[in-house]
Amino acid sequence: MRIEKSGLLIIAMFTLLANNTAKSQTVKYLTQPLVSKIYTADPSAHVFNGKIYIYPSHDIDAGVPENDNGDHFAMRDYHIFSLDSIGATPVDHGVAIDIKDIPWAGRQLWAPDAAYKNGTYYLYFPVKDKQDVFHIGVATSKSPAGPFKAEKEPIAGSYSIDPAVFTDNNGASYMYFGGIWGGQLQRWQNGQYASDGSKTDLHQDEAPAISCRVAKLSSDMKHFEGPVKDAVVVDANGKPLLGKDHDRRFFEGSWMHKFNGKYYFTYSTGDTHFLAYAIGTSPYGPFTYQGTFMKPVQGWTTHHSIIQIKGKWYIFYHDTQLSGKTHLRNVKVTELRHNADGSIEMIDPFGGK
Ligand code: FUB
Repeated sequence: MRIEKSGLLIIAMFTLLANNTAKSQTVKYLTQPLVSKIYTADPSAHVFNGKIYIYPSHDIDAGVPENDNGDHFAMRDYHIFSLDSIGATPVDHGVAIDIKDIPWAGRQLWAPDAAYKNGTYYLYFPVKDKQDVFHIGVATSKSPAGPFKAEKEPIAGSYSIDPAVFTDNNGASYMYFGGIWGGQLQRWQNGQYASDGSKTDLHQDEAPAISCRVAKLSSDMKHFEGPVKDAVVVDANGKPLLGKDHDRRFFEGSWMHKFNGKYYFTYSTGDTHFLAYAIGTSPYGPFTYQGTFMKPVQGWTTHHSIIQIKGKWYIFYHDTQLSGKTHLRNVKVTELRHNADGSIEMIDPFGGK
């Protein structure tokens, strides 16, 4: 009996090993992880002083069980990385800010972004406050690599997650923010938070989908100037996409880049795992849905940023190649191409373009 059992165990282990080896041999990734010493995700990339800086989440295994609210994404600090050029090895600049140094923070430091103005670098970060409600904070530094010092309070009027700051040619900066489900955006109506999620949680298949938010930043980059608006994504007939349209509607992880004078609003469709894009003529939108431009990556979440350097465009994104675990991700980069008609060429994270 004993011999039979251990024989079975050996066969099972051998089969598992063979399966894993076969899997790693058959999965063909488009690109390899940029960082492997720590887990990194949600890469917001920027070019500052001719160098590429990546502002990612720092994924850790905090031992928190996985759930629909994303409690297992229990990150506690940020590391910033710089690269002299695409293809170079990223330099880890160490801890840029720790959750314990953010006076109002409770838990879960999620996807950050950064900006520069008048000699100061700004780090924008979502974190739950002590009442477990996400808001967006700001921290400053004289160096793009930090360390950053946080303001005492979150940005007034900010909520939810995934800040992405875009600076237009005239110097005006706008923050796009928000994410549904665990990002709590569905709980915010008319600027008020409903702690009873059952009242607001996504019961709106036939209603317009919840929109990402956009707000102009004040000249000190620490406040919203003017109202928080909806960055509405509409279909070809100008009608807002509906809540039930999970293949196309906004979920989280927005970004803005300008190409040929048009505003390209890009975002994750979350539970359908696409990166989609919509184009507008104003930073506030509306943005007309165009299609998807990246197929699902390995892992549940998909989150990106887009930069231009030396005449080429690049997309930074993440997957779970190194760990195989949803909450332990690794950042990657590949070229992004605009076609002559303004559309974006499809990217397949498993090989082809
Ligand atoms: O990293 C935590 C969350 O996962 C981000 O805020 C989302 O965009 C998703 O990538």
